[in-house]
Order: sequence, then structure tokens, then C-alpha cells
Amino acid sequence: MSLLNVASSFAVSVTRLGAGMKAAPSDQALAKEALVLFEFEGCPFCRKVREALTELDLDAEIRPCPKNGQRFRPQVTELGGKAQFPFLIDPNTGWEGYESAAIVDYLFRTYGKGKKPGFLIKGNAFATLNSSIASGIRPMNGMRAKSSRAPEQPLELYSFEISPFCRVVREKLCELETPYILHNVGKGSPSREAFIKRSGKMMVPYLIDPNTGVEMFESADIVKYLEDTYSL
Ligand SMILES: N[C@@H](CCC(=O)N[C@@H](CS)C(=O)NCC(=O)O)C(=O)O
Repeated sequence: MSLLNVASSFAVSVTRLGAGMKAAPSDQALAKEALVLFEFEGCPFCRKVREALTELDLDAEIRPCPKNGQRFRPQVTELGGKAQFPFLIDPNTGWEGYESAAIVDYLFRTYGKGKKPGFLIKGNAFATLNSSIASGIRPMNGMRAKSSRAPEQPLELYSFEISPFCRVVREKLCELETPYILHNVGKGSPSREAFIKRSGKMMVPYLIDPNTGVEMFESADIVKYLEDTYSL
């Protein structure tokens, strides 16, 4: 991976001033079934929802909806009536809806144990402006669909939102419209212990592909694996 690629991903993280880094205790018992999030990596509104998921230590099934995407975009139009992202479904409560501010508010209200969303993920104009600037640093990444083969089962990714190395992997998954279970392991996350037991060390991104049996570290290697396996 080029130095510029890593540096610009790092610049996105710096711009977000720590949002999507730390996990606080949340009401995990409620989240028995994974939330389903339709989003795309280059969308500044979707970023705020992913940051909230990291901060609340919640996993989600990600159905990537990059521009021109054919795999999951039609599902959102069918469910909610329009192609607008993010769109969240919570099978635990039956809640579903558009609008990043409403989604972030719902997540903290439902799972936050009284914790309030940080300034940068609240639904205020500054949060949106800052997230748009962050997206502008990597305008083409995680934005448009590329020709790809659909996996039979969703992949799994251990990640946390602000990590520059996790970002490049999520961008690739997004462009290839590859669905995946996002396991958030932000700093302080109680889920880290189980992750270390499984993978052997605390390092993300970590990809699991149940379709091929592959499990791997290293963002550049993961990006190459995804291209070799799912790009057409
Ligand atoms: N107010 C909405 C704005 C969402 C929005 O404008 N999302 C853009 C992507 S950044 C979108 O869905 N565009 C339609 C498209 O990509 O086709 C929110 O906060 O969720």
C-alpha cells in the first residue's frame, strides 16, 4: 500500500479528533441480534453512525451501498422508499430508519446506558461539516461500486472506526459491495479479550472469510485478498 494512501487515511482520522476510537460500556444484553446498517464508507453521514457503533461497542451487519451499487441499494428503496444512506434496521426492537442524527440518537438512547453522543457524532452542523471535510480527504475511496462477485456468506471484520488501517479495508469491502459482520473492538472494549483469544493478538484489521476459511491480519494483504477473491 502506498505511503500516500496510509497518510491520507491517517489524515481522515486526525480530522475526526478521536471520534470512533474508544468503546464505553453499553447495554449489550439488548443487542442479541446484529444491527443491519446500509451505508457507504465515503458518506460523511454514515461515518457518524459507524463512530457511534464503535463508541457503543456494538456489532453490525454492514450491507455496503456505494454509488452505482446494485446489490443492496434496491433493498433500501424497497424498505424505506428512497435511496438515502445511512439506513439502519434493529431487529432487536423493530426500529428502522434514515437520518444519521436520528440513528445516532436512537442508538445512544437504546444502548448507551445514559451516555451521550460526543460532539462530533451529534446531529449538529459542525459534526456534519467536519465529517464532510474528512470524506473530502479521500474523495474516491469507498464511494463507487466496482464489478464484483457476491460471497455466499457475509465476511467478518474486526475493526474500530478511527483506525486508518481498518478504513482502507472497509473502503475495499464497500467498493466490492461485500457484506460483512463488523465486530467493533474500540479501545477499552470488553470484546477485545474474546478477539485476542481467537486471533492471538490485539491488532486490527482482522478479516475472517467463512467462504474460503481464510483468517488474516495486515490491511495491505487483506485489500489484495479481497481484490483477488471478489473483484471481477
Ligand atoms: N440528512 C441525512 C443525509 C443523508 C445523505 O444525504 N446521504 C447521501 C450520501 S452521503 C445519500 O444518501 N445520497 C444518495 C446516494 O448516494 O444515492 C442524514 O444525516 O442521514
